[in-house]
Amino acid sequence: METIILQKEENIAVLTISRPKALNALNTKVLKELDGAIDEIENDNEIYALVITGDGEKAFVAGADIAEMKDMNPKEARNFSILGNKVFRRIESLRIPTIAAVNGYALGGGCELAMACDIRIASETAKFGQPEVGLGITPGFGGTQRLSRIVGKSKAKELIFTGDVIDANEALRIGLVNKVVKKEELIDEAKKLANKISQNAPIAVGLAKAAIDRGYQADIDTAIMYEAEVFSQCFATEDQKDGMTAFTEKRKVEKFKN
Ligand code: CO8
Repeated sequence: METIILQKEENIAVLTISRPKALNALNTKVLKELDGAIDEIENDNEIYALVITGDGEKAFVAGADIAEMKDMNPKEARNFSILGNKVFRRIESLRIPTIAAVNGYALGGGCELAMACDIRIASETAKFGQPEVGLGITPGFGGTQRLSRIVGKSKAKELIFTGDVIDANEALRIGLVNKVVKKEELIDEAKKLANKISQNAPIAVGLAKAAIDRGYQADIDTAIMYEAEVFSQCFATEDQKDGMTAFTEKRKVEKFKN
């Protein structure tokens, strides 16, 4: 892979989008390599949590590649949008929790990539926005859908209609990011959170993620039944036996299985 760096550290992985000369803009090559990296992550049972970040000081991802999109016809644009959406949906649906460590510009497709992750941590220097309408297009990698689900319909409309770029503290205020940290502490903070999550029972964490995500799309009665289903599935795992036995024996589980 030329544009993606995938590093494993014990039970977490860090995936870095690396096209620094174009501020990590997403072209077809990056999206296809990202797709391949997801295959690798999905097939590795030792990865309990994933951090996604951008290479360099300036950008997380400055959007989809404008140079590549400039001369596209509607059919090519549709295919490009479908490719991006497929890859982002795969990230969103990963069994393991994902944390975007937003180290700079997260514009257009970059903001959309961050929103496909479960949790977003931003450096003080991060900037967020969906500036597409200024380029004569709409968001195309899920922005119209995920932004409204995260910050509410009204704020999403304001951001998408104006194309305003907001800083990390404003992103925190509106609930677009979970936490803002110093630039030099970003990756360590994201890894610390990933490591903390990976100390918990991975099957339970994955099922909780699925319950939250699936339930969010459903009516409350369906959602509660889905929760009852995943809750009961936990009782068929070794982790449940280990976790509850350890509690009654007044000790901690050394390492949950997967
Ligand atoms: N695409 C391609 N190249 C880019 C992009 C991008 N999105 N962003 C930056 N670059 C390149 C620049 O062209 C420049 O290249 P070069 O050095 O060869 O001229 C290099 O990165 C550095 O950028 P700048 O010189 O512009 O750096 P500045 O510090 O002056 O500005 C900005 C930084 C503010 C981030 C600026 O680069 C910028 O505004 N970038 C574009 C941001 C943007 O509009 N993003 C949204 C793109 S549209 C989108 O993401 C839609 C997603 C859905 C697609 C659906 C498919 C149909």
